[in-house]
Amino acid sequence: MRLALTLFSSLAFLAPTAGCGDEPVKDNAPSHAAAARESGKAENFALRRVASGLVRPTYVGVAPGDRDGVHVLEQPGRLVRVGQGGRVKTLLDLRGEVITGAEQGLLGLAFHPEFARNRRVYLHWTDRRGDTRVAEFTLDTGKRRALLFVDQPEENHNGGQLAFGPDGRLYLGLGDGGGAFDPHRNAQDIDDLLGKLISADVDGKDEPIWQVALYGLRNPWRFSFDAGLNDVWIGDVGQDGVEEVNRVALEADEPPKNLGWPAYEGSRRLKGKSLDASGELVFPAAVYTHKEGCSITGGVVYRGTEIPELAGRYVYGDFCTGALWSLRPKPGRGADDVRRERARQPQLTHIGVDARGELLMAAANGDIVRGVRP
Ligand SMILES: [Ca+2]
Repeated sequence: MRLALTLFSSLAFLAPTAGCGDEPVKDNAPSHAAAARESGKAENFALRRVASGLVRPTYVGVAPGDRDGVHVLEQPGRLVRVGQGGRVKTLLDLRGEVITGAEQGLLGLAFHPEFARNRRVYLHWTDRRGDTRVAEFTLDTGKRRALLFVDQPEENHNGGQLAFGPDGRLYLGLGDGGGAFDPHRNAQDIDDLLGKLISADVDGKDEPIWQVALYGLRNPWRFSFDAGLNDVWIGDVGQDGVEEVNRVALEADEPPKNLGWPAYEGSRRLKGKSLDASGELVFPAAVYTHKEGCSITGGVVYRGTEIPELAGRYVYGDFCTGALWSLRPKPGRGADDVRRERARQPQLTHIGVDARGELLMAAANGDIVRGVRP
């Protein structure tokens, strides 16, 4: 059964459901292939800076139909377009409504698939009270439609990414509500939007209804769809030891799948954390430890043409060390051939693509860079 929650639900007030106590439940974890780990080095791409001086950018991408500029989110609350010659134009300014913290601010942007015609964008931010907001804006007119409010119990783990799926629905990644080891027990609570990938149809006549698409997430800062394979790739930021790359096949007729947190960090069972067994348990496709980084920035499967060596490989990195990796999706599920790339991008916050599928990256130091052949 899929869960429907109307917008503006103040989810912190929902009563706890049965099965969320301290007693570990039998989880019937299926045997699973070990997550892939770094198996060597590579120099499949290099990075070239295309803009600098932005204010803590959290997103870079291109608008459908826009051939010569990139759009950037600045964490304190501006949506800007960087055009030819580096000229910056402010398109929306929410600085008066946004709070900025380590994990708070203007965090996510999605263009409507028909943006070239309707000029609609979707933004995700942390409001002045520290709670989550999503709204639709029509550029030029400034018209706004509120789509989601979620009460946030802590400052950290707010998720971030917004994206349209291959099914035309708007998806949002939300963290577990914060603290350490999910103290509010949200991620395995199927009746709560925190610790989930959620989606809504924003094109209907009625108010959008958000549904849980995946659960058991800690802090899915960045995710992306590989529409060719109907997969979603999620970088789930780890607790004390393990950063996860998750690859999940989207199957609308299946119950939401379970990414494990906080019953599992990586593939390790954490004591005393119960598991909602309603959905198939999905273990990470790849992991790295805190010897190599401390906060994963999930990326994209490269479908561009400029860098043939990267064709079909998933590119991701780490915010803390600037390390970048690429890996090969295995047929069906999982991954192998994890390569540490020679290129590094300190303070990496976002990996996106331009209209041709070429790599774009944003960094909190103010840089926007492009992936090129080495
Ligand atoms: Ca997990």
